[in-house]
Amino acid sequence: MMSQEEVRLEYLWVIVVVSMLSAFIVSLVYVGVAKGFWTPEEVVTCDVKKLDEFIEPGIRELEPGVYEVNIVARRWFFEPGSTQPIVLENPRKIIFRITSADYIHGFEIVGTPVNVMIFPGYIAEVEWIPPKNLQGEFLVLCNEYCGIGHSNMRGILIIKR
Ligand SMILES: [Cu+2]
Repeated sequence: MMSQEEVRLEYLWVIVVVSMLSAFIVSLVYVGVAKGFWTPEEVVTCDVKKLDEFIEPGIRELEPGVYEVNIVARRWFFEPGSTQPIVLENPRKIIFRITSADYIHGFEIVGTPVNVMIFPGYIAEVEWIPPKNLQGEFLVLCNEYCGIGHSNMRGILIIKR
């Protein structure tokens, strides 16, 4: 038989556990909805041996302010990104299409919600609508350990307004 005090403690712990779980769920929903952190929108397969047929590294302006940025990640650089900076003028929407030529890499634009794993054989498509006043130089990092040159695998994104 539980004493009155023990019953009270049981209820207290139920309340503690339920409120912690609620806090976790609320923070997940907040980060997803308010901050716009989503998983990659779409993943398309490609043949690593014939990459040229699937992706042409570079920037294409699909319509004014809407850019498609095609990137090939390989040990240990992004093309474009590391080979030359990715420069975008007044972007409203950026569609990144990224694949790897050799190994699992990461593509993270530091300080933005863009952060995706890059697998050979798949093209990761990520859509990003940058805030209207966002401009400057952004560091692009590989955040998946990919070998001896990993720590130097970086690129630059420049947004001009
Ligand atoms: Cu890496």
